[in-house]
Amino acid sequence: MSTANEAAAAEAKLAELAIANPENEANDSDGGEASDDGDKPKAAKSKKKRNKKRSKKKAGAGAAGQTADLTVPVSQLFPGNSYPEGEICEYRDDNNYRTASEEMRAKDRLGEARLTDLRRAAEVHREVRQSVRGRIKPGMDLTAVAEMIENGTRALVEVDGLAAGIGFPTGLSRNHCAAHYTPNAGDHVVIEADDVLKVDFGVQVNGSIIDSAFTMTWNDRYDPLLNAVRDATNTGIREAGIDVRLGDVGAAIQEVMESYEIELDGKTLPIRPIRNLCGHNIGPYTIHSGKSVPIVANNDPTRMEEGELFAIETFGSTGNGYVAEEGVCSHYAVTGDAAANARLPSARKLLSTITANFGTLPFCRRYLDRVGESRYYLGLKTLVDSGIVTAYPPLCDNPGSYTAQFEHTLILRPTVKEVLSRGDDY
Ligand code: HZT
Ligand code: MN
Ligand code: MN
Repeated sequence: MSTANEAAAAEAKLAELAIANPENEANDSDGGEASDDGDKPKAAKSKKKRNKKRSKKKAGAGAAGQTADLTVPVSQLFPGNSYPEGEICEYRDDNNYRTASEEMRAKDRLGEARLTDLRRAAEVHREVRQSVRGRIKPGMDLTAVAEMIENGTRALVEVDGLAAGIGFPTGLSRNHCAAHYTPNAGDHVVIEADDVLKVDFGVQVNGSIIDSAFTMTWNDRYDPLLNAVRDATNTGIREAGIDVRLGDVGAAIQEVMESYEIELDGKTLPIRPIRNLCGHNIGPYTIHSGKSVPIVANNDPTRMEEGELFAIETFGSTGNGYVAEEGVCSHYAVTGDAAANARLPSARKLLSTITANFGTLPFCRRYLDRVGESRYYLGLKTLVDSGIVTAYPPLCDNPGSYTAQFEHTLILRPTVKEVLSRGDDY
């Protein structure tokens, strides 16, 4: 056996051990992931935790039986459609009555099927990320990382056309790039030792999408950045609730994020929220529907409402705190009228392939390649130009800056807020 293979085998063994024992933190390269208050300044530290109450069966503690290389469907690990609940949070103030209200409990029961789909998708997300967190290393190319995540998702969710599968392309954005980078064919970009990598992937069951993301580093100098963004995302999650104003969520996130700073190469830098990125509503087969959740203060009086599903995500940056589109596009989705078809024959055939395989879910060029499409670029461009398909190019801050992200999906149930994708990792 070559030394490379021996190293790989040792790696796999380590990952297996980490899975067998969820308390094992040997692979927790970005340190302090579980402990929250690492380098939190005094002002932010004194803020007390409200409405944090875990359910009996802790999400994240149930992955016993999964293999290191992700082969066991979660339906097998949790028979009878009984998946772990996410983190349960009682509503505050005027809405606290909801938890015990018989009327709200009756309404809650009407949403059980959707909740089962969401919890199953969330369990897949937790098990996939627990495995890949121990296997993603500098030196790997991004395609190998994406395929590890995507093949793991397909296996654990038991991919079944549009009824279950990948929710959107695996985001693998490095350093100053914050979002929407995934390799296209022929991209041989490799992870470097000092990279800050955002891993953003989605799982869907019957159109119910879990959207959750974390940041990986292999150098502890970035810990303050990661701690700032983790804290900011958890603040947004805590602040979210029925009747809460979106602008107030943004203000709370900004305050926490900006209470941190980081020293890099002897220079102390502020950590800024990326003000033109935000969280969002998630609808059936629709990754962003309706509302946006800002990560800076604004005067938007729009409120969160009962029954809504939200991705709460925050991005922190050592740069300008503002992203622009940069580089080659990989992510796309049908957002316009798929029936108002382009006349161009090449585009028409491509659109029928897209609709059949992805519906309105986001897809990437690699996904077109794997369903057998080739030389589709002009057709794809036609669909984008005619407004049927939306392009989502990589979003990057200024070169030389570093960006981090944490994201969870939560639902505002009639009785309680449930943070579906919560795990023991983040
Ligand atoms: C778009 C395309 C995708 C949604 C947020 C996001 C990854 O920035 C309104 C608010 C996947 C997701 C999305 F392929 N975007 N979450 N996770 N990206 S967004 C957006 O376009 S639209 C935020
Ligand atoms: Mn995401
Ligand atoms: Mn999102």
